[in-house]
Amino acid sequence: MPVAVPVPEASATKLRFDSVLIANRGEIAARIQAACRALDLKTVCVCSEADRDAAYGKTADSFLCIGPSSATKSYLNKDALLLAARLTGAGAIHPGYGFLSENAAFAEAVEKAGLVFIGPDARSIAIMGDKISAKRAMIAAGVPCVPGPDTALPDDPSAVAQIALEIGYPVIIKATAGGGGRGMRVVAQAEQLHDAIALTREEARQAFGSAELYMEKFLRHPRHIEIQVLCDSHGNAVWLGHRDCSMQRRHQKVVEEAPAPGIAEAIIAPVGEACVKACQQIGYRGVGTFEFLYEDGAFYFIEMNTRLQVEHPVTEMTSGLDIVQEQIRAAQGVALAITQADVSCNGHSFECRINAEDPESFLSSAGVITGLNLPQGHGIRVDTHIHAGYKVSPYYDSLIAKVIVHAPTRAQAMETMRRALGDTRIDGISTNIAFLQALFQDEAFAKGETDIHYLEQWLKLRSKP
Ligand code: MV4
Repeated sequence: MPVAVPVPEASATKLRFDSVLIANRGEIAARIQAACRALDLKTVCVCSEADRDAAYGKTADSFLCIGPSSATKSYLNKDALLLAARLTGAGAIHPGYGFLSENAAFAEAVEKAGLVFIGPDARSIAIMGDKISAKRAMIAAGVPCVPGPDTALPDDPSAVAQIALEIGYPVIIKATAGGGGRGMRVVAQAEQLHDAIALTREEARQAFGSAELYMEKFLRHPRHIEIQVLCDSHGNAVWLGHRDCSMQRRHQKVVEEAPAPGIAEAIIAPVGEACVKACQQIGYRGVGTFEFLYEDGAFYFIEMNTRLQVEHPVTEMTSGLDIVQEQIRAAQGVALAITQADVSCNGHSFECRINAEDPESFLSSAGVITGLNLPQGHGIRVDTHIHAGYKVSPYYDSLIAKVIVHAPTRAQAMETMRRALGDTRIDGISTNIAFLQALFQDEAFAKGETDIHYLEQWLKLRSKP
Protein backbone atom coordinates (compact mmCIF):
# COMPACT_ATOMS: atom_id res chain seq x y z
CA MET A 1 0.00 0.00 0.00
CA PRO A 2 1.41 3.44 -0.90
CA VAL A 3 2.54 5.44 2.07
CA ALA A 4 1.58 9.09 2.21
CA VAL A 5 4.74 11.09 1.73
CA PRO A 6 4.65 14.24 3.84
CA VAL A 7 4.66 17.37 1.72
CA PRO A 8 7.62 19.54 2.70
CA GLU A 9 6.69 22.69 4.61
CA ALA A 10 6.02 25.09 1.77
CA SER A 11 5.27 28.31 3.60
CA ALA A 12 8.89 29.31 4.09
CA THR A 13 9.70 29.10 0.39
CA LYS A 14 6.38 29.97 -1.23
CA LEU A 15 6.82 33.26 -3.03
CA ARG A 16 4.40 36.03 -2.16
CA PHE A 17 4.38 37.86 -5.55
CA ASP A 18 5.49 37.53 -9.15
CA SER A 19 5.31 41.15 -10.26
CA VAL A 20 6.48 44.41 -8.73
CA LEU A 21 5.21 47.95 -9.18
CA ILE A 22 8.09 50.40 -8.88
CA ALA A 23 6.73 53.50 -7.16
CA ASN A 24 9.64 55.74 -8.05
CA ARG A 25 11.51 57.36 -10.92
CA GLY A 26 15.00 58.06 -12.26
CA GLU A 27 18.09 55.98 -11.60
CA ILE A 28 16.56 54.00 -8.75
CA ALA A 29 13.56 52.96 -10.87
CA ALA A 30 16.02 51.60 -13.44
CA ARG A 31 18.09 49.91 -10.68
CA ILE A 32 15.05 48.21 -9.11
CA GLN A 33 13.82 47.07 -12.51
CA ALA A 34 17.19 45.38 -13.16
CA ALA A 35 16.96 43.54 -9.82
CA CYS A 36 13.40 42.40 -10.58
CA ARG A 37 14.44 41.08 -13.96
CA ALA A 38 17.32 39.14 -12.41
CA LEU A 39 14.78 37.55 -10.05
CA ASP A 40 12.40 36.72 -12.92
CA LEU A 41 9.76 39.12 -11.64
CA LYS A 42 7.51 41.13 -13.93
CA THR A 43 7.83 44.89 -13.55
CA VAL A 44 5.29 47.69 -13.61
CA CYS A 45 6.76 51.16 -13.97
CA VAL A 46 4.75 54.29 -13.29
CA CYS A 47 5.50 57.85 -14.30
CA SER A 48 4.37 61.42 -14.03
CA GLU A 49 3.68 63.42 -17.18
CA ALA A 50 7.24 64.81 -17.05
CA ASP A 51 8.71 61.27 -17.13
CA ARG A 52 6.68 59.80 -20.00
CA ASP A 53 9.80 59.30 -22.14
CA ALA A 54 11.81 57.48 -19.44
CA ALA A 55 13.89 54.70 -20.97
CA TYR A 56 13.10 52.31 -18.09
CA GLY A 57 9.43 52.58 -19.10
CA LYS A 58 10.22 50.96 -22.42
CA THR A 59 11.85 47.90 -20.83
CA ALA A 60 9.15 47.42 -18.18
CA ASP A 61 6.39 44.85 -18.67
CA SER A 62 3.84 47.63 -18.05
CA PHE A 63 4.28 51.38 -17.98
CA LEU A 64 1.57 53.80 -16.93
CA CYS A 65 1.23 57.49 -16.30
CA ILE A 66 -0.27 58.08 -12.85
CA GLY A 67 -0.51 61.87 -12.76
CA PRO A 68 0.86 65.33 -13.46
CA SER A 69 4.51 66.35 -13.14
CA SER A 70 4.19 67.60 -9.58
CA ALA A 71 5.30 64.74 -7.30
CA THR A 72 2.42 65.40 -4.90
CA LYS A 73 0.03 64.47 -7.68
CA SER A 74 1.97 61.46 -8.99
CA TYR A 75 4.80 59.72 -7.08
CA LEU A 76 3.29 60.76 -3.75
CA ASN A 77 -0.29 59.91 -4.71
CA LYS A 78 -1.07 56.77 -2.70
CA ASP A 79 -4.45 56.11 -4.31
CA ALA A 80 -3.06 56.48 -7.84
CA LEU A 81 -0.26 54.00 -7.02
CA LEU A 82 -2.66 51.46 -5.49
CA LEU A 83 -4.99 51.81 -8.48
CA ALA A 84 -2.07 51.29 -10.89
CA ALA A 85 -1.13 48.15 -8.96
CA ARG A 86 -4.69 46.84 -9.15
CA LEU A 87 -5.03 47.60 -12.87
CA THR A 88 -1.79 45.83 -13.73
CA GLY A 89 -2.13 42.95 -11.27
CA ALA A 90 1.11 43.83 -9.49
CA GLY A 91 1.65 41.76 -6.34
CA ALA A 92 4.10 44.08 -4.59
CA ILE A 93 5.18 47.71 -4.47
CA HIS A 94 8.80 48.82 -4.24
CA PRO A 95 8.95 52.42 -2.98
CA GLY A 96 12.66 53.07 -3.75
CA TYR A 97 14.03 55.99 -1.71
CA GLY A 98 12.44 59.37 -0.95
CA PHE A 99 8.75 59.80 -1.90
CA LEU A 100 6.67 57.22 0.06
CA SER A 101 9.55 54.94 1.08
CA GLU A 102 9.36 55.78 4.80
CA ASN A 103 5.64 56.50 5.00
CA ALA A 104 4.13 54.06 7.52
CA ALA A 105 0.57 54.89 6.38
CA PHE A 106 1.45 53.94 2.79
CA ALA A 107 3.12 50.68 3.87
CA GLU A 108 -0.05 49.86 5.78
CA ALA A 109 -2.36 50.81 2.88
CA VAL A 110 -0.32 48.59 0.54
CA GLU A 111 -0.63 45.59 2.88
CA LYS A 112 -4.35 46.32 3.48
CA ALA A 113 -4.87 46.22 -0.30
CA GLY A 114 -3.48 42.66 -0.21
CA LEU A 115 -0.12 43.64 -1.73
CA VAL A 116 3.40 43.28 -0.37
CA PHE A 117 5.27 46.45 0.62
CA ILE A 118 8.94 45.87 -0.24
CA GLY A 119 10.32 47.22 2.99
CA PRO A 120 9.77 46.75 6.72
CA ASP A 121 6.25 46.60 8.14
CA ALA A 122 4.42 49.83 9.01
CA ARG A 123 5.16 49.32 12.71
CA SER A 124 8.95 49.26 12.21
CA ILE A 125 8.74 52.36 9.99
CA ALA A 126 6.68 54.17 12.65
CA ILE A 127 9.06 53.21 15.49
CA MET A 128 12.06 54.57 13.59
CA GLY A 129 10.18 57.61 12.28
CA ASP A 130 9.67 58.72 15.88
CA LYS A 131 13.24 59.56 16.93
CA ILE A 132 12.52 59.06 20.64
CA SER A 133 11.01 55.59 20.20
CA ALA A 134 13.92 54.78 17.84
CA LYS A 135 16.40 55.79 20.54
CA ARG A 136 14.58 53.63 23.10
CA ALA A 137 14.68 50.64 20.79
CA MET A 138 18.42 51.16 20.29
CA ILE A 139 19.14 51.50 24.00
CA ALA A 140 17.21 48.27 24.60
CA ALA A 141 19.48 46.47 22.12
CA GLY A 142 22.68 47.95 23.53
CA VAL A 143 23.35 50.28 20.57
CA PRO A 144 25.39 53.28 21.79
CA CYS A 145 23.40 56.56 21.59
CA VAL A 146 24.19 60.27 21.94
CA PRO A 147 24.07 61.37 25.62
CA GLY A 148 20.64 62.79 26.49
CA PRO A 149 17.27 61.51 27.74
CA ASP A 150 15.11 59.11 25.71
CA THR A 151 12.04 61.17 26.60
CA ALA A 152 10.37 64.27 25.15
CA LEU A 153 11.34 67.67 26.58
CA PRO A 154 8.92 68.83 29.27
CA ASP A 155 7.09 72.18 29.03
CA ASP A 156 8.52 73.50 32.31
CA PRO A 157 11.49 75.80 31.41
CA SER A 158 13.41 75.10 34.61
CA ALA A 159 13.10 71.33 34.08
CA VAL A 160 14.46 71.79 30.54
CA ALA A 161 17.34 73.95 31.79
CA GLN A 162 18.18 71.21 34.31
CA ILE A 163 18.33 68.58 31.54
CA ALA A 164 20.69 70.79 29.49
CA LEU A 165 22.92 71.30 32.53
CA GLU A 166 23.10 67.55 33.12
CA ILE A 167 24.03 66.91 29.47
CA GLY A 168 26.45 69.85 29.38
CA TYR A 169 26.55 72.61 26.74
CA PRO A 170 26.55 72.72 23.77
CA VAL A 171 23.32 70.77 23.30
CA ILE A 172 21.15 70.16 20.23
CA ILE A 173 17.35 70.37 20.18
CA LYS A 174 15.71 68.03 17.68
CA ALA A 175 12.11 67.44 16.59
CA THR A 176 10.93 63.92 17.51
CA ALA A 177 9.22 63.70 14.11
CA GLY A 178 12.18 65.26 12.24
CA GLY A 179 15.23 63.64 10.76
CA GLY A 180 17.71 64.07 7.94
CA GLY A 181 18.72 67.47 9.30
CA ARG A 182 15.24 68.98 9.42
CA GLY A 183 13.94 70.52 12.65
CA MET A 184 17.06 70.88 14.78
CA ARG A 185 18.92 73.71 16.50
CA VAL A 186 22.23 73.92 18.37
CA VAL A 187 22.29 75.73 21.70
CA ALA A 188 25.70 76.95 22.87
CA GLN A 189 24.77 78.34 26.29
CA ALA A 190 21.95 78.51 28.84
CA GLU A 191 20.92 82.07 27.88
CA GLN A 192 19.83 80.87 24.42
CA LEU A 193 17.97 77.77 25.55
CA HIS A 194 14.48 79.19 26.05
CA ASP A 195 14.23 80.98 22.67
CA ALA A 196 15.83 78.07 20.82
CA ILE A 197 13.21 75.68 22.19
CA ALA A 198 10.33 78.04 21.34
CA LEU A 199 11.59 78.46 17.75
CA THR A 200 12.29 74.77 17.16
CA ARG A 201 8.92 73.80 18.65
CA GLU A 202 7.07 76.15 16.31
CA GLU A 203 9.08 74.94 13.28
CA ALA A 204 8.36 71.33 14.25
CA ARG A 205 4.65 72.04 14.62
CA GLN A 206 4.57 73.64 11.16
CA ALA A 207 6.77 71.11 9.36
CA PHE A 208 5.75 67.81 10.99
CA GLY A 209 2.45 68.52 12.74
CA SER A 210 4.09 67.54 16.03
CA ALA A 211 5.70 69.97 18.47
CA GLU A 212 7.50 67.22 20.41
CA LEU A 213 11.23 67.81 20.93
CA TYR A 214 14.18 66.02 22.53
CA MET A 215 17.66 67.08 23.55
CA GLU A 216 21.13 65.62 23.02
CA LYS A 217 24.74 66.53 23.60
CA PHE A 218 25.93 68.39 20.48
CA LEU A 219 28.98 66.70 18.98
CA ARG A 220 31.24 69.33 17.39
CA HIS A 221 33.31 67.49 14.81
CA PRO A 222 31.95 63.99 14.18
CA ARG A 223 32.07 61.83 11.05
CA HIS A 224 28.86 60.34 9.62
CA ILE A 225 29.29 56.58 9.59
CA GLU A 226 26.44 54.22 8.82
CA ILE A 227 25.88 50.49 9.12
CA GLN A 228 23.89 48.55 6.49
CA VAL A 229 21.70 45.69 7.68
CA LEU A 230 19.74 43.01 5.88
CA CYS A 231 16.98 41.01 7.60
CA ASP A 232 14.53 38.30 6.58
CA SER A 233 11.09 37.64 8.06
CA HIS A 234 12.33 34.59 9.99
CA GLY A 235 14.43 36.40 12.58
CA ASN A 236 17.71 36.23 10.70
CA ALA A 237 19.74 39.42 10.30
CA VAL A 238 23.25 40.38 9.19
CA TRP A 239 25.19 43.64 8.96
CA LEU A 240 26.98 44.24 5.70
CA GLY A 241 29.73 46.56 6.90
CA HIS A 242 29.94 50.32 7.06
CA ARG A 243 30.06 53.46 4.94
CA ASP A 244 31.40 56.96 5.50
CA CYS A 245 29.01 59.66 4.28
CA SER A 246 30.67 62.67 5.90
CA MET A 247 31.00 64.52 2.59
CA GLN A 248 27.74 66.43 2.71
CA ARG A 249 26.46 69.88 1.82
CA ARG A 250 23.25 71.07 3.45
CA HIS A 251 22.45 67.51 4.51
CA GLN A 252 22.84 66.29 0.92
CA LYS A 253 25.47 63.60 0.56
CA VAL A 254 27.93 64.23 -2.27
CA VAL A 255 30.45 61.37 -1.97
CA GLU A 256 30.07 58.10 -0.07
CA GLU A 257 32.55 55.31 0.50
CA ALA A 258 32.80 51.82 1.91
CA PRO A 259 34.37 50.87 4.20
CA ALA A 260 34.65 54.01 6.38
CA PRO A 261 38.42 54.68 6.40
CA GLY A 262 40.48 54.13 9.53
CA ILE A 263 37.85 52.28 11.56
CA ALA A 264 39.23 49.17 13.23
CA GLU A 265 37.06 46.07 12.89
CA ALA A 266 37.38 45.48 16.64
CA ILE A 267 35.68 48.78 17.52
CA ILE A 268 32.85 48.63 14.97
CA ALA A 269 31.99 44.92 15.15
CA PRO A 270 30.20 45.20 18.54
CA VAL A 271 28.18 48.12 17.13
CA GLY A 272 27.21 46.12 14.04
CA GLU A 273 26.21 43.19 16.25
CA ALA A 274 24.06 45.50 18.42
CA CYS A 275 22.34 46.77 15.23
CA VAL A 276 21.55 43.18 14.26
CA LYS A 277 20.12 42.59 17.74
CA ALA A 278 17.98 45.75 17.47
CA CYS A 279 16.56 44.46 14.15
CA GLN A 280 15.71 41.10 15.71
CA GLN A 281 14.09 42.73 18.74
CA ILE A 282 11.77 44.95 16.70
CA GLY A 283 11.06 42.30 14.03
CA TYR A 284 12.65 44.35 11.27
CA ARG A 285 12.42 43.03 7.70
CA GLY A 286 14.42 43.94 4.59
CA VAL A 287 17.27 46.42 4.31
CA GLY A 288 17.97 49.27 6.67
CA THR A 289 20.69 51.67 7.71
CA PHE A 290 21.77 52.74 11.18
CA GLU A 291 23.27 56.23 11.11
CA PHE A 292 25.98 57.07 13.61
CA LEU A 293 28.07 60.05 14.52
CA TYR A 294 31.65 58.95 15.16
CA GLU A 295 33.85 61.18 17.29
CA ASP A 296 37.05 60.52 19.23
CA GLY A 297 36.82 56.77 18.73
CA ALA A 298 33.19 56.36 19.85
CA PHE A 299 29.93 55.69 17.98
CA TYR A 300 26.65 57.47 18.75
CA PHE A 301 23.40 56.33 17.08
CA ILE A 302 21.33 59.20 15.63
CA GLU A 303 18.72 57.77 13.23
CA MET A 304 17.69 54.67 11.33
CA ASN A 305 16.71 54.80 7.66
CA THR A 306 14.09 52.14 6.95
CA ARG A 307 14.58 52.20 3.17
CA LEU A 308 16.99 51.29 0.40
CA GLN A 309 19.49 54.15 0.25
CA VAL A 310 21.01 56.11 -2.62
CA GLU A 311 24.49 54.97 -1.55
CA HIS A 312 23.72 51.23 -1.34
CA PRO A 313 26.02 50.49 -4.33
CA VAL A 314 29.26 51.08 -2.41
CA THR A 315 28.26 48.29 -0.02
CA GLU A 316 27.28 46.10 -2.97
CA MET A 317 30.79 46.55 -4.36
CA THR A 318 32.58 45.65 -1.12
CA SER A 319 30.21 42.87 0.01
CA GLY A 320 29.62 41.32 -3.41
CA LEU A 321 25.89 41.15 -2.67
CA ASP A 322 23.03 42.58 -4.72
CA ILE A 323 21.30 44.52 -1.94
CA VAL A 324 18.17 45.24 -4.01
CA GLN A 325 17.71 41.56 -4.89
CA GLU A 326 18.24 40.64 -1.23
CA GLN A 327 15.64 43.22 -0.19
CA ILE A 328 13.08 41.83 -2.65
CA ARG A 329 13.82 38.24 -1.57
CA ALA A 330 13.25 39.22 2.06
CA ALA A 331 9.88 40.71 1.08
CA GLN A 332 9.04 37.43 -0.71
CA GLY A 333 9.39 35.68 2.63
CA VAL A 334 12.54 33.83 1.58
CA ALA A 335 15.01 33.09 4.39
CA LEU A 336 18.45 34.71 4.23
CA ALA A 337 20.88 32.46 2.37
CA ILE A 338 23.89 33.86 4.22
CA THR A 339 25.02 34.13 7.81
CA GLN A 340 27.33 36.75 9.35
CA ALA A 341 30.29 34.46 8.74
CA ASP A 342 29.64 34.72 4.99
CA VAL A 343 29.83 38.53 5.00
CA SER A 344 33.14 40.08 4.05
CA CYS A 345 34.49 43.43 2.94
CA ASN A 346 36.68 43.33 -0.13
CA GLY A 347 38.63 46.35 -1.33
CA HIS A 348 37.28 49.88 -1.33
CA SER A 349 34.44 51.64 -3.09
CA PHE A 350 33.46 55.28 -3.73
CA GLU A 351 30.26 56.74 -5.11
CA CYS A 352 29.98 60.23 -6.60
CA ARG A 353 26.52 61.70 -7.01
CA ILE A 354 26.31 63.49 -10.34
CA ASN A 355 23.79 66.30 -9.98
CA ALA A 356 22.30 68.52 -12.65
CA GLU A 357 23.10 71.77 -10.87
CA ASP A 358 24.82 75.09 -11.31
CA PRO A 359 28.45 74.79 -10.07
CA GLU A 360 28.32 78.18 -8.33
CA SER A 361 24.78 78.49 -6.97
CA PHE A 362 24.02 74.74 -6.64
CA LEU A 363 20.55 75.50 -8.06
CA SER A 364 19.23 72.60 -10.10
CA SER A 365 19.75 72.91 -13.83
CA ALA A 366 17.09 71.58 -16.18
CA GLY A 367 17.43 71.07 -19.93
CA VAL A 368 18.22 68.58 -22.67
CA ILE A 369 21.37 66.44 -22.53
CA THR A 370 22.82 67.06 -25.99
CA GLY A 371 25.87 64.83 -25.66
CA LEU A 372 26.82 62.08 -23.21
CA ASN A 373 29.85 59.98 -22.45
CA LEU A 374 29.72 57.69 -19.45
CA PRO A 375 32.88 56.13 -18.02
CA GLN A 376 33.51 52.41 -18.34
CA GLY A 377 36.12 49.79 -17.57
CA HIS A 378 37.13 47.44 -14.79
CA GLY A 379 35.94 48.59 -11.37
CA ILE A 380 33.63 51.28 -12.77
CA ARG A 381 29.84 51.23 -12.52
CA VAL A 382 27.31 53.89 -13.46
CA ASP A 383 23.74 53.81 -12.13
CA THR A 384 21.65 56.15 -14.23
CA HIS A 385 18.52 56.64 -16.30
CA ILE A 386 19.91 59.36 -18.59
CA HIS A 387 20.89 59.15 -22.27
CA ALA A 388 21.74 61.59 -25.07
CA GLY A 389 18.56 63.52 -25.84
CA TYR A 390 17.21 63.04 -22.28
CA LYS A 391 15.36 66.03 -20.86
CA VAL A 392 16.27 66.78 -17.24
CA SER A 393 13.07 67.96 -15.63
CA PRO A 394 12.97 70.75 -13.03
CA TYR A 395 10.36 68.95 -10.93
CA TYR A 396 12.49 66.42 -9.04
CA ASP A 397 15.80 66.24 -7.21
CA SER A 398 18.88 66.92 -9.26
CA LEU A 399 20.54 63.47 -9.03
CA ILE A 400 21.01 62.21 -12.61
CA ALA A 401 23.70 59.54 -12.22
CA LYS A 402 25.91 57.79 -9.70
CA VAL A 403 29.49 56.96 -10.64
CA ILE A 404 30.68 54.06 -8.50
CA VAL A 405 34.19 52.63 -8.44
CA HIS A 406 35.76 49.61 -6.78
CA ALA A 407 39.46 48.80 -6.35
CA PRO A 408 41.67 46.78 -3.97
CA THR A 409 42.75 49.82 -1.91
CA ARG A 410 41.30 53.25 -1.06
CA ALA A 411 44.11 55.02 -2.92
CA GLN A 412 43.50 52.92 -6.02
CA ALA A 413 39.76 53.52 -5.79
CA MET A 414 40.41 57.29 -5.63
CA GLU A 415 42.60 57.00 -8.72
CA THR A 416 39.90 55.02 -10.53
CA MET A 417 37.34 57.69 -9.58
CA ARG A 418 39.60 60.47 -10.94
CA ARG A 419 39.80 58.60 -14.24
CA ALA A 420 36.06 57.84 -14.29
CA LEU A 421 35.15 61.48 -13.63
CA GLY A 422 37.63 62.58 -16.31
CA ASP A 423 35.91 60.31 -18.82
CA THR A 424 32.43 61.58 -17.93
CA ARG A 425 31.03 64.20 -20.29
CA ILE A 426 27.50 65.54 -20.00
CA ASP A 427 26.67 68.32 -22.49
CA GLY A 428 23.72 70.69 -22.59
CA ILE A 429 23.20 71.09 -18.83
CA SER A 430 25.35 72.16 -15.86
CA THR A 431 26.63 69.47 -13.51
CA ASN A 432 28.80 69.15 -10.41
CA ILE A 433 31.45 67.02 -12.18
CA ALA A 434 34.22 69.67 -12.03
CA PHE A 435 33.51 70.15 -8.33
CA LEU A 436 33.78 66.39 -7.70
CA GLN A 437 37.06 66.31 -9.65
CA ALA A 438 38.48 69.07 -7.44
CA LEU A 439 37.37 67.17 -4.35
CA PHE A 440 39.21 64.04 -5.51
CA GLN A 441 42.40 66.17 -5.68
CA ASP A 442 42.04 67.26 -2.05
CA GLU A 443 44.79 66.09 0.31
CA ALA A 444 42.82 65.88 3.56
CA PHE A 445 40.11 63.86 1.80
CA ALA A 446 42.80 61.57 0.38
CA LYS A 447 44.05 60.97 3.92
CA GLY A 448 40.53 60.27 5.21
CA GLU A 449 40.89 63.21 7.58
CA THR A 450 37.46 64.79 7.20
CA ASP A 451 34.30 65.28 9.26
CA ILE A 452 30.70 66.34 8.55
CA HIS A 453 31.69 70.02 8.32
CA TYR A 454 34.66 69.53 5.99
CA LEU A 455 32.90 69.97 2.65
CA GLU A 456 31.12 73.21 3.54
CA GLN A 457 34.35 74.65 4.97
CA TRP A 458 36.21 73.57 1.83
CA LEU A 459 33.60 75.28 -0.37
CA LYS A 460 33.87 78.50 1.66
CA LEU A 461 37.66 78.56 1.28
CA ARG A 462 37.45 77.84 -2.44
CA SER A 463 34.96 80.63 -3.10
CA LYS A 464 37.39 83.18 -1.61
CA PRO A 465 39.77 84.79 -4.13
C1 MV4 B 1 23.75 65.82 15.40
C2 MV4 B 1 24.94 66.54 15.21
C3 MV4 B 1 25.75 66.78 16.32
N1 MV4 B 1 25.38 66.32 17.53
N2 MV4 B 1 23.43 65.38 16.62
C4 MV4 B 1 22.11 66.23 10.94
C5 MV4 B 1 21.27 65.29 10.17
C6 MV4 B 1 20.61 64.40 11.15
N3 MV4 B 1 20.63 63.05 10.65
C7 MV4 B 1 21.39 64.55 12.40
N4 MV4 B 1 22.32 65.62 12.19
C8 MV4 B 1 23.22 65.97 13.14
N5 MV4 B 1 22.93 65.53 14.38
C9 MV4 B 1 24.23 65.64 17.66
N6 MV4 B 1 23.87 65.19 18.86
C10 MV4 B 1 25.26 66.99 13.93
C11 MV4 B 1 24.38 66.71 12.88
C12 MV4 B 1 24.83 67.19 11.58
C13 MV4 B 1 25.19 66.29 10.58
C14 MV4 B 1 25.11 64.92 10.75
C15 MV4 B 1 25.46 64.05 9.77
C16 MV4 B 1 25.93 64.55 8.56
C17 MV4 B 1 26.01 65.90 8.35
C18 MV4 B 1 25.65 66.79 9.34
C19 MV4 B 1 25.75 68.16 9.12
C20 MV4 B 1 25.38 69.02 10.10
C21 MV4 B 1 24.91 68.54 11.34
